[in-house]
Amino acid sequence: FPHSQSPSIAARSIGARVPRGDDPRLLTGRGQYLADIVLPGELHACFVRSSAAHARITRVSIDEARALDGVVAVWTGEDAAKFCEGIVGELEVEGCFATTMPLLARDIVRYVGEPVAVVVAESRYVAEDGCDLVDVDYEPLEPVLHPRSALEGGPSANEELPDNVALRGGKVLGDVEGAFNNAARVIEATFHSGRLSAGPMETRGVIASYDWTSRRLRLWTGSQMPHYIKYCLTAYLGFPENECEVLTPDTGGGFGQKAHIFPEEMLLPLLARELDRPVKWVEDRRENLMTATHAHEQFIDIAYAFDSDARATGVRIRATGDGGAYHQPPWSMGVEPWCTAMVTPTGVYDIPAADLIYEAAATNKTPIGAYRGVGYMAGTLVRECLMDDAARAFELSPFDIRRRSVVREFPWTNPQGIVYDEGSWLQTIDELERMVDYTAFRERQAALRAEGRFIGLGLSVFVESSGESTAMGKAHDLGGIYHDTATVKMEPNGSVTVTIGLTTQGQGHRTTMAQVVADSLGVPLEAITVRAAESTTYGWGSGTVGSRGAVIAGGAVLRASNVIRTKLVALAASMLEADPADIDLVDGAAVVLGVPGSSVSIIDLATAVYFDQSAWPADFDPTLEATLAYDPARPIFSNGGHAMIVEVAPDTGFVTVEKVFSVEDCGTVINPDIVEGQIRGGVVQGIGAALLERLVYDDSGQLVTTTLLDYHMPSMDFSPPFEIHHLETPSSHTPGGIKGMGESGLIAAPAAVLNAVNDALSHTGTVLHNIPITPEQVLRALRG
Ligand code: MCN
Ligand code: SMO
Repeated sequence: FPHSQSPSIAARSIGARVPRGDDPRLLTGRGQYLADIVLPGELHACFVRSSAAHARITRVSIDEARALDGVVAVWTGEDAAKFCEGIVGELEVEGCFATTMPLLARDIVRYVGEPVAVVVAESRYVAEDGCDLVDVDYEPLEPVLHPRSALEGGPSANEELPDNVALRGGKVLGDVEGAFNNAARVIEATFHSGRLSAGPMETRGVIASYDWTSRRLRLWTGSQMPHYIKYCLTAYLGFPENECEVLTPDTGGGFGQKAHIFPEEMLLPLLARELDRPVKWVEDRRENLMTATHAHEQFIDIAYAFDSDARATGVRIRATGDGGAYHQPPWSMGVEPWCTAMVTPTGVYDIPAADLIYEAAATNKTPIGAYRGVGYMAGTLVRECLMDDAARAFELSPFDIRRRSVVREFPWTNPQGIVYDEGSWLQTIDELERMVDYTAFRERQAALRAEGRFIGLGLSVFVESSGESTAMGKAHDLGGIYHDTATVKMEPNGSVTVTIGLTTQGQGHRTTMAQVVADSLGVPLEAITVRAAESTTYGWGSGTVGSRGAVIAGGAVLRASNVIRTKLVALAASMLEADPADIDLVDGAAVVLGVPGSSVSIIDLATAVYFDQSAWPADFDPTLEATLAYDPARPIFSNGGHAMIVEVAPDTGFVTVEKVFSVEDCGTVINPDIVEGQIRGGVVQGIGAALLERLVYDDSGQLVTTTLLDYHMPSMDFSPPFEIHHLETPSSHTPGGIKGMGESGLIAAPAAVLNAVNDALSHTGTVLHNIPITPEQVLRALRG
């Protein structure tokens, strides 16, 4: 869309700390989550899952399960394959090879937890008992468990990828040889970023209901991409798109995990149709940890060349993703190492030369998918940790080393050709230095060290792609069209219903989108209801992913609401005998600027549109409903940084985060409370990634972390005090200058934690490069 079609807004409600409208309902138990929905006559599905990492299935006995009282059906891979061969996944870039994930495994299982059979019964209890009666015989095959050795040869994890290469490629940009040959210093390391679960509070679930009379399918799912799911129902299963409805109830977190298509989501509609009863599946925590996509695991080699002024002049990176057994569409196992290698190595630094290698290896583990900060988290970790390593080598402060290389002039084009239009990259570093009071910190650190206490300061600055759009895809060399629509409708009494293409998992979109409309139409927030893709029958959305909500939904909402605004202004001008150019909509009324007392309320205007033809100007079209799309013409990048102070306990090796300092620049802030909540939540997830969370496989490919006792997620007791500072560098290309920020906390926090721990351990000579940082690693460092 041309830039001129992105209208600007006079901010009144925008920028205000409006309380989140959903919270009272959700906090008092009035939410309706997937498991709360009960359809008459519903059946319950439960999955038999592979107990082997890699094995040939020699026999599946289902007779006993079928005979159990209350069991209605048992399906195996053969039954599912009659309807669908599987879900095809790949990343549309050079060097990617596709896989097909069966809905239920046939012949071979490729990871522990892979669905092998489904039991459908009158109750969940009976379905689970039925699963226990399904007997599967496995003939073991060698499991492939390490991505880098997998790429060097040996058995294949998935025979569709005989050499285990799911993705491989790279680029050399600029004079990398020269940069490294002439370097005063080369700083390099190998990092491991551990395997994580996004771990949404509400696990996955699906309800499918097929009505044979109208031949309509209804599917409830907490998906971040309901329109994509609907598309898949047609593409994979052949349900006519206009006879499918995907509904999203309240959803307790997604964080990228719910932005995929899962085999379970494709099986339930088939079961519901064939059995002529609604079928429900709600995942338990063990299934979620075992079989919902895993995330972020990579092995990364990275090196920076520095000149004698400590300026970075070149970068080499090889990012290897531990991909799991299949590509999980639409993001695939490729997108994580792709983004790390192809997008993040330069960050906020003016580095002219880059040698970038990306690869994803198939392994016999749960497929890797998206989790907040895809590729950016690991990329920021390795870049920012090497910056701190370089600071120690050059004996500069972490702030000074970064200032040597930071980009100071915009627009800036990195070696990959990505253009950054604006940003407060240098100011972020300066602001963080001021916030932590660096000199005072070093004094306190020295004083405490003399007492045998070890505190450390870690810094991490980032630039974040936001507002995932067609232009952003292109900038990242990825295909895809990403636009959303929004509908704004005003009722005769002046109340407004806004329908957006985004679903909401806890981000507070119903509040922020209402703020945008309130400023456009001059109506109070109480008069606005926002429906967030509750049904795919309305509008179009490309998904609540890639921190695109504020920019894309905000843009679509504003464009649609400005159509209504223009109508109201025209009508007010006619009623008040004024020039439309002199009319403003504010505080519930249309007012004539410069003429005190000349006004008409929005309610009266809306009533007149519906009921009073005599008030209309000539050729007036009395439609108070508009649907428009938005897709920004340029990629939008926000930026920021975190500084953290940690203390390591010399007797236990435990790390405590004492304080977090955050700087965020997402352009115009719609709601500072919501943005700060996003920062806090994301940073705490990042602390979890850095200190607590790791999915662990044993040597036979068994996942040993299948409860929240083994997989330690941070809770409120791990949430440190925060000091948050907002910088506002508006985008000149988005409505109101808004940029997205929903992933920033997790993108940059792990690097800050690792850097802070390394700073606390600086006297030991040990530098850690793996996350999570375990107490054992810290103790080993302290004990030399
Ligand atoms: N916002 C704002 N002003 C801005 C930018 C954003 O007020 N300048 C507000 C937005 O209006 C929105 C929130 O902050 O209410 C996040 O906006 P945005 O950055 O546009 O991100 P999205 O709306 O696209 O949300 C997706 C993003 C992603 S990709 C992940 S992953 C993630 C995240 O949001 N998952 C979450 N935050 C989450 N928060 C919760 N509670 N649950 C999840 O699953
Ligand atoms: S991982 Mo967020 O859903 O882009």
